[in-house]
Amino acid sequence: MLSASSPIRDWLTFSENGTLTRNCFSFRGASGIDGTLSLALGISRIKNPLLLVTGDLAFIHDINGWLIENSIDMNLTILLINNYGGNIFNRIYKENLKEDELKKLFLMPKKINWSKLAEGYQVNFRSVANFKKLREAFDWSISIKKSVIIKVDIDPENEIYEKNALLEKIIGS
Ligand SMILES: Cc1ncc(C[n+]2csc(CCOP(=O)(O)OP(=O)(O)O)c2C)c(N)n1
Repeated sequence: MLSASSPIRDWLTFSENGTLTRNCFSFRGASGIDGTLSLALGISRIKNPLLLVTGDLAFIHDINGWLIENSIDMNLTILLINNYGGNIFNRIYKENLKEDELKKLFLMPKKINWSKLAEGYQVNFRSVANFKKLREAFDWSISIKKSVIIKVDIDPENEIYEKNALLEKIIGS
């Protein structure tokens, strides 16, 4: 499942053939970032293992979804892409707004202690820093058959640069 905002946009932009061959759930369109975790937990009741790819704001917005009955015993893997707020707006409005306006209106950077938060909801948690560790974390998550949060920290500036570079490569090829 792909949350609204960058995860679904990036999937449609960069996944090439995967777009048509992978079984994906999302709710891009009329809906917003609300209800992301609850929807993923609901889907994982009938289809698991399930991977939710979500941004940090979309995830925190519905963090009390964990309070749904039995949710911590579900088999849901969450890839939490932490770019410290709604970095999508940096990509969209950087040219039109001043930095403090952008921060105040859209980015909403938060200092969240994710491991403590996960502990509070009794959910397994790992933070990973490279692809090897990410693969290991996925394997671990699948093996324990429980809900797991796997966090990847992304440098917001680098994210924009890397994605634009990748896009140019695709358009140019
Ligand atoms: C309920 C709701 N409130 C606000 C918005 C506006 N909005 C669209 S994307 C977004 C930021 C999402 O941030 P994040 O989940 O961290 O994803 P990223 O910035 O990495 O794309 C917000 C607040 C929305 N879509 N839905």
